Amino acid sequence: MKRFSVILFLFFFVQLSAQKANNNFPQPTQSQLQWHEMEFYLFTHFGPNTFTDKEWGTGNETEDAFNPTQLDCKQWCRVAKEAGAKGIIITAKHHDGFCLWPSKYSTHTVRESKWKNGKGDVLKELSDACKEYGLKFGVYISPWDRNHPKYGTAEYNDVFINMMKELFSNYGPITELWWDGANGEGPNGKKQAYDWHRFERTVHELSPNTVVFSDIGPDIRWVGNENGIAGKTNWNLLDTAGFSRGLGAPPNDTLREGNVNGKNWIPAECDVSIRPGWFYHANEDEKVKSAEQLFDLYLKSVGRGANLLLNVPPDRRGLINEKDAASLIGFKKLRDENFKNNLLKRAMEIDKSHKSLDGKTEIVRMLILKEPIKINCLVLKEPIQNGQLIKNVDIILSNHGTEQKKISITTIGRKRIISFPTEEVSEISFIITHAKAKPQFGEIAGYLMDEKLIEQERFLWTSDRI
Ligand code: FUL
Repeated sequence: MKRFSVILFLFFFVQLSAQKANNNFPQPTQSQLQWHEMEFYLFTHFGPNTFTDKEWGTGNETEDAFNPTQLDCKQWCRVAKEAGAKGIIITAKHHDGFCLWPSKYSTHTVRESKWKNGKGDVLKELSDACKEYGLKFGVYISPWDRNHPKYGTAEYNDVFINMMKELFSNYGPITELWWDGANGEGPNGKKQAYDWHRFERTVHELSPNTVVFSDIGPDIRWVGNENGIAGKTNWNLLDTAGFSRGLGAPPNDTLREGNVNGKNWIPAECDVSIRPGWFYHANEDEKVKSAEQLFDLYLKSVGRGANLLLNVPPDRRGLINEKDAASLIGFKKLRDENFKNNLLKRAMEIDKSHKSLDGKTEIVRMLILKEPIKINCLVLKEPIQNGQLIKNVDIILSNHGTEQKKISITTIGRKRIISFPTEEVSEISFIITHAKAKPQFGEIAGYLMDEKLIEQERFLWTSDRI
């Protein structure tokens, strides 16, 4: 018996190792996997621009400009929680160089302002509030600094490193660090040669679990636009050799779709603002995106395997404005209502995988329902801890054996939400037609969403059957 167990163990061990050896494709780190699970979180652009009505401050603004009358980071957290956001990333320092914490390495900070008589610290308030509310805390720090006198000299690299040390030592844990690619001249009219390698090394040493965002990672990439939209084809992979941050970044459509054979796991994050601008402007109060518009962005970001970083800029009081809060809560309600009832939960699943004519195994999963149902949305997942392998999937919707619709999609990734005009179906087949290695389907769900929310996407309708 004992001998038998050993043989059995060895058999499974060999099988497992064989499976691992079959797949040498890039895979996410634990921190990246945890980041993927966050799906949706808030961005808060806050600083002198909030008070001067600018988007890009010059760096010459007086520190006294920054003076929120009722700053309450717990209110930000309450709104984030109610909206189902998993964290908040704050602009600790935007291009104007003003630090929302009393940095020892600058004289352009909250300490020099009259807010709280120079004793205030927005980062402390927000990092404490995030801990209290169980939200992840992230920090945006602009390398470009239009105020710092050292900008444009080698010493500025030390300043930037020292500032990051302050952030990690006093406000951690920091889940995500955001390096903006925008870059121009400093107060002396000089440009900066950034020591990116040192910056990356420093973050890694100080906080190995922090994921670092920039145009090209190292951990998370920009999606190539500020509209909140990922590619329908979206690889979590990117080739970075020969590219740099800012103007030297890969073309925007490469950032949007990733590289099919990319060497590094660098998934896309979709940053977009709930208002036209990144900072609060009272004259944009009527231009806050509606709950429905946010839902549409969710389908085009999270629904394409990316994460959604939604900017909700606090107003001059230092509060998330009522209009933004109302849209956010409406957005949560739409997600809850439309993804409440998984119509495929009780479907019978049949594995119909078979060898195709060219000898390859075609992975086919068929779901059979007891009664025909009306459906207009499918949610597919791929177990990305093994890498992203699926290249193409055909979905056949049928009713009592008669094909109603064929939908061909490309990548799945962590999550793919596919919406289409409502159909009545009793069977759905999912066929992986192209993959890099032996792929797997994760969980499959189906919903009948409110018709008004469905973008009438154009799919590739073809008549050929399997
Ligand atoms: C851009 C910046 O220039 C904008 O002001 C904003 O911070 C956006 C998120 O990134 O590069």
